[in-house]
Amino acid sequence: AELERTFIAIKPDGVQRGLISEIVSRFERKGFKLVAIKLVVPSKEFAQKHYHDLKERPFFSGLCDFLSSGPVLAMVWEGEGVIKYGRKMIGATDPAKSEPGTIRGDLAVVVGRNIIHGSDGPETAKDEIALWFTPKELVSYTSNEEKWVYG
Ligand code: DAT
Ligand code: MG
Repeated sequence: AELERTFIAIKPDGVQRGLISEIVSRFERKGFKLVAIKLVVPSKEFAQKHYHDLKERPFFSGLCDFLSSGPVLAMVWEGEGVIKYGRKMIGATDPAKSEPGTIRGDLAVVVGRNIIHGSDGPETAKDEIALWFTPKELVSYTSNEEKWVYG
């Protein structure tokens, strides 16, 4: 299987609502491989780095306050097409526009509390993984399932 990796985070609302297992389970069952995971409370400065692309937007400050308001479950998932397909599993940014069957469509209601983050492309995936994890925290291993997921 190809070594494509993406950064996925369950935001403080998803953690507080007890949705960790539900969300992790969807990525696991799909056949993607977990290569890093940790629970962290990011500082506001860290949240600003994570969302630096949005610093001109009116909701930027509130968004960074929110991300740093409690525990975030930070993860790296690996698999063929995981960046794009992960976004598909997550659904549209505004849960009101996310399809049923997606994570936000099934589990969230408003854009300011949309429970999950996923990298939007190869460049952001690389940058976000490097921001949230040290190289040592990324665990390389062979999943027993690989030959059954990929043939
Ligand atoms: P996504 O998380 O789908 O990649 P994004 O990168 O455009 O979306 O924005 C990051 C987060 O900012 C998003 O998950 C929720 C918040 N956000 C986006 N647009 C917003 C808006 N119009 N009002 C309030 N919050 C918004
Ligand atoms: Mg984004």
